[in-house]
Amino acid sequence: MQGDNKPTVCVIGLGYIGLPTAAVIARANCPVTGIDVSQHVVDTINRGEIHIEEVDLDGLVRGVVQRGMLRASTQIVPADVFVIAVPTPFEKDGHHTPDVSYVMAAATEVAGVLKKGDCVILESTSPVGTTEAMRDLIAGLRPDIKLPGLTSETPDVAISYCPERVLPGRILEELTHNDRSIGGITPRCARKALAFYKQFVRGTCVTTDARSAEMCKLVENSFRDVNIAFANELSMIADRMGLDVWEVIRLANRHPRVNILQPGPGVGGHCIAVDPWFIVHGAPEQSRIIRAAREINDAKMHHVLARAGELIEANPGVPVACLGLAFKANIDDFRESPARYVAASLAREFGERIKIVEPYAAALPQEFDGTSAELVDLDTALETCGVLIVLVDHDVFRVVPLEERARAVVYDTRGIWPDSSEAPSKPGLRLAS
Ligand code: SAJ
Repeated sequence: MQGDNKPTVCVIGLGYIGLPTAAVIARANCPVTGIDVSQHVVDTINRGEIHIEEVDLDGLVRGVVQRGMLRASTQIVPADVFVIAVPTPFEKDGHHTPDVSYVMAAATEVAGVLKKGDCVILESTSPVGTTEAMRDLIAGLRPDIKLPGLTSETPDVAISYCPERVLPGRILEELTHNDRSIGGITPRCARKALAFYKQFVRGTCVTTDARSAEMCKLVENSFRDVNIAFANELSMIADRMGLDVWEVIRLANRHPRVNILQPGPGVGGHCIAVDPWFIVHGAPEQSRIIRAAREINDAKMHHVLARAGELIEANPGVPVACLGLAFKANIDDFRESPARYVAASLAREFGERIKIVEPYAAALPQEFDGTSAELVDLDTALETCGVLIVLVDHDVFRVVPLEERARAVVYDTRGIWPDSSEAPSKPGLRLAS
């Protein structure tokens, strides 16, 4: 520890979670070294710049780099606290098997510089048991250090799991104000991590064991996935019955104990569409609702694609605007986005009839290469396209007045234009959602 009791910190992984976390810790006057495998990322941060988009992150990073509180490196350095925030994707086996190899690679690096008194915290979303597996890996690499839970003596280091729960677009605010669940391999480990988080978290920090904290993170995102699946299933039922799903949900939500979420073109992002599978993988036979929710939310994307295709075919020769590529409103993140999947599939099928409007994109993503789809601005789309397919509820789309879209046939998968007349494109087809 430094003289003023501020621990030195090493944050491993400088992505959407690691970089904001490193910056917030540095702002609390803990000297932080951020570690990333990418030289480009490291150089960018050391210039005081950022490689990702997030509200207010640029100013914060510039400030802490200028004050010398944050520096980046490709090489791990000794520290008092290690925070691991690396990706946990799926393996490429097609079975949604969690791939914890980046976590284990980070733990191997940490083991190389670990010393008595250090605190290791895993933040990456992980299958239950990963923190213990990480502890076992370190134990094998450093027989000179007493690890928690493996010795009846006082351990030399603390190991904990503490998931982030921040919402993209609100990361800095939520990093500071959200409550945190801190799971220690032992209660003592949790208390040590708690003392660290108290330096920069204003929300309540609750301690538990590592496995419960791991499950807690997966459960939070599965809860949301299941609830969105309910809304998406309702939207497909409403399509079948010729009902307006938005009206039905609006009415049902007037009940004091009913709060149905919003249907959309499917669930995107790197968390909600991924994390539930970590539970399914751990307990396949018991995870029936959780698995079904994943399947329903994926099916919704194909439902939207099929409906959009029918509408386009029913309006031959009419230019079509797909509104939005992002995985949700008001962000520039197009990864794992159902909107991007639907728009790119339509571009491949219908070629130059497809125009894309995405105020957060400077160019179309790679999967549009080879198609004749064109990125246009919103005004051009409203003036020239007779079919409008709303895929993302960006604010800038939401506020388009009725008179600017009244002549177009609209397929609104987000329910942002309740006043549009969604003209049936063929008898029996009513595009409710
Ligand atoms: N969506 C709907 N209908 C809704 C709400 C969301 O279709 O009513 C869709 C969105 O359009 C998007 C997807 O779901 O495609 C996910 O969006 P989101 O805003 O629900 O969540 P994320 O992925 O941005 O962030 C989630 C958050 N988890 C929960 O709300 C339980 C966040 O707090 C987590 O920190 C984050 O995952 C994470 O990193 O795990």
